[in-house]
Amino acid sequence: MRRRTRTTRARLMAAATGLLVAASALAGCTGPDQNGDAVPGIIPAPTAFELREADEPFRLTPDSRIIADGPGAADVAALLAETLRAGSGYELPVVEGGAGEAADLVLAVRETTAEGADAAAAGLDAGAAFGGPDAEAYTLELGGSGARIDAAAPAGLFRGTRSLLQLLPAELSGSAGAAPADGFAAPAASVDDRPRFTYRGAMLDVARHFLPVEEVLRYLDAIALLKLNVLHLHLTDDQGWRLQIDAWPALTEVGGETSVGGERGGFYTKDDYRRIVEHAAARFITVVPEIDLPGHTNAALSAYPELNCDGVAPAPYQGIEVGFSSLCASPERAEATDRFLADVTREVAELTPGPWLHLGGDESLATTPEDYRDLLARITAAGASTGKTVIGWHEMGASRELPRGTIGQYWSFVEAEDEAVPLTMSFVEQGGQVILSPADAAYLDMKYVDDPQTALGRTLGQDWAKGPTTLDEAYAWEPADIVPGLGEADILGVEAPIWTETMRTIDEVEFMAFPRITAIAEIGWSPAGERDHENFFARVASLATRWDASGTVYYPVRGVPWAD
Ligand code: TNX
Repeated sequence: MRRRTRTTRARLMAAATGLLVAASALAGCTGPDQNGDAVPGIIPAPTAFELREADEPFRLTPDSRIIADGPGAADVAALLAETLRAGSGYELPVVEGGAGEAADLVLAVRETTAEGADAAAAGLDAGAAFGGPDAEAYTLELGGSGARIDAAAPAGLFRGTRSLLQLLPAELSGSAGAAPADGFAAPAASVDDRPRFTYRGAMLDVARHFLPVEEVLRYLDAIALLKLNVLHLHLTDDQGWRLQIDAWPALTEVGGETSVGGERGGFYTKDDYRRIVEHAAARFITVVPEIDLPGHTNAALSAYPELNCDGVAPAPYQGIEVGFSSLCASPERAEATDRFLADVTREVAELTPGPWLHLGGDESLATTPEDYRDLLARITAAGASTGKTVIGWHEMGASRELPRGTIGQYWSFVEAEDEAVPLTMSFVEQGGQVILSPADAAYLDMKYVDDPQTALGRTLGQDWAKGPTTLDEAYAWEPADIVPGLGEADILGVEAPIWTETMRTIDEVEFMAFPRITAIAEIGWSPAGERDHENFFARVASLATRWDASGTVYYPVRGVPWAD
């Protein structure tokens, strides 16, 4: 039998100089092996990954313990223990400090440098931005003498546990069956890893169709495995207002009743919302709330006549057209509108430990350009007065009065449309950065090419962004090549939105999101460089066994070497 040894060690030095070897060369695996075995691999591909198949594997056994060492390590250890206990049936006690034996997992936060200490402090500030790439970096060592993850902050430790889970057998991501006699083996390996971008998001539209808290928590668990670190919640739109606002109760009482097609409405109480924020924070995911203004506001307008120019509340809306609604720019409505903006942004900011507040700005086609800019100035000033950094869809760049540092979210195409370029650069010119969500690659609500039926016999998605989107297309784009003039330092990160006009449940959302969301996660985390699609597809295939175990729904797109 031919023995395979693979060592694709990339030097950290390369990361330091920015001269990175292509991420695909570092992922530590090639296509599925000759016997069709699942290939160990990690998504997103780590900065550096060495697999030592000739060496003894690490084995998780009934004697294994999880040793937590350093500030914040115990919470990360507890979360990992919960997952591994469910999958193995083992006891897996979490103990503080001490040396590890061969069957133990050591999780250590080590503050080696002043920057490390800063990063650790930021990482401990649960719900904040988790300190950026330094705080999310980690190393992972696996072998016959034990397993260990080291990081400068708990966020990095947690990211390391997601790599560990992807190297352990998939059964461990489900509920316990019969444990193998010699324990659960993970191959001997070394990982040295840090993210490329600070912001790696997934957006859920809970306005078009409402998703109950438990369904959002399930999505959080699934995106955490891919090291995504932002959940952007699109909380309001024409069809529904989904977050309790004490000063304006009819927003949810009236505006929360509806959804697309007249299907289930609903909204989050403040306690519901806090549960989402806490579940996210435990996974070092920042929740970015979006209140979409001044357009996409029919639900709010239907609840309060005084927000309408004509003083008449429109009927609730259950269709899927966009661009017909707006707050009123007229001075006659200024008192009500500005009180609404101040109350809503204040209450939402109070529920938000993270640094960002998304205030929409897209597709506002029901006002004149002057009125739109006037409303934008007032909306963004209200947002900034809460102390948060405002994010807006790229149209918001039409305002030259943005609070300094406002972030733009680009949603034109991989080949930028002409008008989107100056609007996007406007954020950079006003001291901000940009999040990239090119719609023909990163919008997870675009149809699959073969327009498959779900288990319930429905077809899902839209096709306005240059037709259906393949996994190849989702993986093929480079963030720094989209908007001329937008450099690496101007890019805060990337995001994969899913709009739910056609999706009613988390099963349907996941069916559209997985596997394409893995491509966006990898583009956000892994080093820049040429992308090896075959290698990526092989790793997607090995991740699917975990989705099977954990109950994540996905569509087995053509071209991926799925296991039988
Ligand atoms: C565009 S992209 C929208 C949403 C729709 C989506 C459907 C953007 C900022 N707005 O209102 O839901 O297309 O794909």
